[in-house]
Amino acid sequence: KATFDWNDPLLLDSQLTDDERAVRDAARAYCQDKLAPRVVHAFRNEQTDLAIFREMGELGLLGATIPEQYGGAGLNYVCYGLVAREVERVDSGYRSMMSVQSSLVMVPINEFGTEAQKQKYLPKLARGEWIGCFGLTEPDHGSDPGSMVTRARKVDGGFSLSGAKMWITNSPVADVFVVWAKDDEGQIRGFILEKGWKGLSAPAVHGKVGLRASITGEIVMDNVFVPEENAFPDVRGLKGPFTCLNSARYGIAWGALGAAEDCYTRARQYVLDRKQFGRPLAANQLIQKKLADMVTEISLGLQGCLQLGRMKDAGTASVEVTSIMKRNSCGKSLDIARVARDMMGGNGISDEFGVARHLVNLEVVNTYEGTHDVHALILGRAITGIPAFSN
Ligand code: TGC
Ligand code: FAD
Repeated sequence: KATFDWNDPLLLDSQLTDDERAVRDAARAYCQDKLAPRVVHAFRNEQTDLAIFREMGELGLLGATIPEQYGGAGLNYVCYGLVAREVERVDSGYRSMMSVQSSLVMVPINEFGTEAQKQKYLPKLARGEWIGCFGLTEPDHGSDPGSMVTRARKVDGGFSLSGAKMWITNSPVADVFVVWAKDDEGQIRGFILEKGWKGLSAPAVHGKVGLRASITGEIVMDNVFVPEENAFPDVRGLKGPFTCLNSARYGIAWGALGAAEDCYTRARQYVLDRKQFGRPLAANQLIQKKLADMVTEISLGLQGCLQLGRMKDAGTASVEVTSIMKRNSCGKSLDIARVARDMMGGNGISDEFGVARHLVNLEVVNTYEGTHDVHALILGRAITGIPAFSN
């Protein structure tokens, strides 16, 4: 008789190839051995440990899907998702550091960059020698990036960039800035800027209540000269940044469920160990229902992520399927983190028990890369043919 595995009821593990399992296991070992012991200190002190980029680079966790000729690991999308799940099982901030570098910096350089740009930037980014950031959001234009006001004026030999980007992961510690701006024709174009260029600064944003292990900042550009060779030559319009987002949103779909799995596992152990009214909390029907709801959403969500990964690898994934999975994983994981926090009572409030940290992190994850409601509107447009967010 088949037995129920509370940790993997739909036998996700058995649906992976040997290579995919090996990548997952290597990522899990690193995350549990090296990242987990650091996270409480990092979160409490708002401290981003830059050594993590190098460590991830050594393991091939940066630019997992980028071809090996440019220093990437040349893995499939399922592997990339499995890695994101393991990293975010520890902390969404660590997954943020990794996915910005991989999906939002290395993917556009690989997809839209010249050969010279790929040769110059990708290997160092893959090794974690250089840190990258991605500037799309502006103080007054978040869900609607098409209305951005950052400008790239044509000047002799290149462009002059002016404007400000807000809420940019990694920006205060970045060496490489992928920035999106409108040219003289009003077309959105992508540019690669480097730390230290005249007129470029990236002050940190402090006081975040979530994602505190990952540094966030602004990108301020005051007539920054960008040579022609640092512009992406051909891509125009929102297709450029959205192509990167397709990859990053997919990673988040897996990652958020990794955080939810950690909440579920911790809550399960807690209610088995803790006694009230003379018996384990786990003996109560109300508690068991909460665990049943958690494992249902996690295992269904993971199946969806795996199918999306297979579709991406086969080239059959519409962008809207990524919206389904990003939205579902974030919303469900946030609910799971909140319930896990509740099940752990007062202890659940302490950062040492992990679930409150996941909860506040997931508030951010539910907002960035397209909010929960914006993804509903992307789906609503695809279902009805009517865009609800514009005229
Ligand atoms: P819309 O008319 O939908 O599209 C304009 C052009 O873009 C193309 N396009 C896509 N291309 C590739 N992939 C996608 N997913 C695409 N979605 C759209 C589209 O075909 C069109 O091309 P063309 O050639 O016809 O011009 O544009 P819209 O302005 O109406 O879009 C509205 C909306 C809501 C869909 C969009 O603006 C949106 O997704 N807003 C959310 C913004 C967002 O996600 N920002 C993320 C910032 S980065 C970030 O948060 C990083 S956090 C990372 C971390 O720390 O982990
Ligand atoms: P708004 O767009 O002002 O939305 C506010 C509320 O209004 C939301 O609930 C939204 O769902 C709702 N709303 C908006 N439009 C509609 C509509 N038409 N109909 C109904 N409801 C609507 N950006 C980057 O470019 N790079 C990064 O690296 C990056 N990292 C981030 C890191 C952190 C920690 C955070 C918090 C954000 C980051 N972001 C980054 C920005 C992020 O992508 C935006 O915050 C997000 O896209 C939402 O934009 P906004 O904050 O301007 O909110």
